[in-house]
Amino acid sequence: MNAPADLPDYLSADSPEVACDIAIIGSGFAGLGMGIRLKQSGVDDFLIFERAGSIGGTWRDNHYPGCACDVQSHLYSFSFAPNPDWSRMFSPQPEIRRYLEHCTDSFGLREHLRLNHELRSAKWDDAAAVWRLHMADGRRVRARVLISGMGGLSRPSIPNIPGLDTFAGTMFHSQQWRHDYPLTDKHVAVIGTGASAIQFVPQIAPAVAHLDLYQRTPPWIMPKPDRRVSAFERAMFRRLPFTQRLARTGLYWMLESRVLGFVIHPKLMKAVERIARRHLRRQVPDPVLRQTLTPDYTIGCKRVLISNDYYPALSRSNVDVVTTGIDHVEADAVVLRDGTRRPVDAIILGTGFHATDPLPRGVIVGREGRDLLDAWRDGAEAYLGTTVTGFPNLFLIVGPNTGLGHSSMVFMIESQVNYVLDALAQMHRERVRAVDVRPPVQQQFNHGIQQKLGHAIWSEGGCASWYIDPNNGKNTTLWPGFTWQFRQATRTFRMADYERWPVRDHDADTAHQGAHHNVPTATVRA
Ligand code: N01
Repeated sequence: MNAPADLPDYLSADSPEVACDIAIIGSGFAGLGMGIRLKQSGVDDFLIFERAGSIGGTWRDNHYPGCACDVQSHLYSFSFAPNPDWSRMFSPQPEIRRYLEHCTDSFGLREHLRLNHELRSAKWDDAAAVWRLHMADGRRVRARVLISGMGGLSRPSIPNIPGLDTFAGTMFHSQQWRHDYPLTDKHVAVIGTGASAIQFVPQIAPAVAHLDLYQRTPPWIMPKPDRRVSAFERAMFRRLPFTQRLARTGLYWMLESRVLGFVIHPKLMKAVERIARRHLRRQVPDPVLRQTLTPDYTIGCKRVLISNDYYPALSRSNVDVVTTGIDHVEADAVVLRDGTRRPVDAIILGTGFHATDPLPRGVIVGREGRDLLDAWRDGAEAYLGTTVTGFPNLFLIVGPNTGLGHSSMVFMIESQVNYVLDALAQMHRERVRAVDVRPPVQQQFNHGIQQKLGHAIWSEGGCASWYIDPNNGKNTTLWPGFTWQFRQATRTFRMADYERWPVRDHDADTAHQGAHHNVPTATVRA
């Protein structure tokens, strides 16, 4: 077995290509979850490449004030690593980041981590049937299997507003928060009113001299059922772990019931809309502001947000919600379409991420030199959100149409991890070196997905959202159904869905075959 500890220390850029059986890119929930489950399955020959100097993915990158999960922590965590110590129902970012660090240590992942390794490109070498990876600093790696845990929401989207680059004050995206820049007594413009902005606006509004919040589309906002987890509950979760499993299961089914409205009977969303309207009425006494904040599309079409402090922050006397569009930005001001100049010291972009095109060109190149972006010219698609025709032995965790508007992504990640584990186990048993999903299998699967999505609220709710690819109008991001259906669909890897490369005699020399021990067909609980 080739454990990473046996690998040469290849930390110099001109060192020779290093081999590992499985290369995982990214160390967020997806990359770490994959690594932990591989290790638990007796597979040790893998490395996790992370471009940053520490682990955590989105929970490392996003650290703006108020950053927290909007899915309950008992569910937004690994099923195999419950944390009895969550301090709140919806834990703040530092706690989630600590949780991931703790998992990294307690499951022995450190030796597999290669920090400060930014993947520049991964190219499939057909002759050798391996992926050849080039890191940004010149280091090279070859791997039989490539698993992407790069996430769908990691590339900040910078709006195309004329003059933005001429702004002479301080400007940053919510994902690159400048904690070294004190906002106290400053005039600040915030652009965007999505999930991130509604968390940081209430945090900064009391400190700034004035805040202009540029709203293009008001979000629907529901009350946030947040509270502290009591010391008694935590002690109970620690001593009687089944109680936390019960809590998790209860939350799972509560969130799962939302699918009825999103996908099956969008009319059910009217009842949800009533709760959101009441929340708005209670929290915003001013009828003019209330009108400004009232969405004109069906709730659920865009991500439904939860907050108890966003609306009160907007009612403050030092906050203006600006709905006149931005014409351009000057060195010291935002200029509106009606010609009004609004001078500011700082601009904060809460403008989201490149969700439908998460990777730049040239990063993943498959058979016959085909770029993944070219394969996705008509919209990103994969089989079960995981494998893509023409990209053998590539597994995408959080791939196309695996996103959720209603529940925990960690559940989806664990489903995909199961699928990959089963694929690797079967490949090992059947002496298959590489697999490539058959084109009709992928086509048929995606045809079904798009048909279902056609009737869902995201397509018929009368809104524009990042769920939809702007180039072709396709929803390439969301899973259109119950998450247990996805769990079911990914439970078993069907070898018949794939073209196969058999193991050749000399393969044992070129990449590490046979590193699997006791690999089970893995299952995990909800
Ligand atoms: O980004 P968004 P986000 N001019 O895309 C506006 C996850 N997340 O960073 O609605 C003016 O939701 C845009 O306006 P409009 C979660 O999945 C999770 O807030 O397009 N405005 C919108 O208001 C979430 O969905 C947590 O009209 C412009 C905003 O910017 C995802 O991340 C917490 C504009 C972008 O909203 C992204 O959230 C936070 C322009 N040119 C985030 N361009 C959890 O708690 C864009 N906008 C798990």
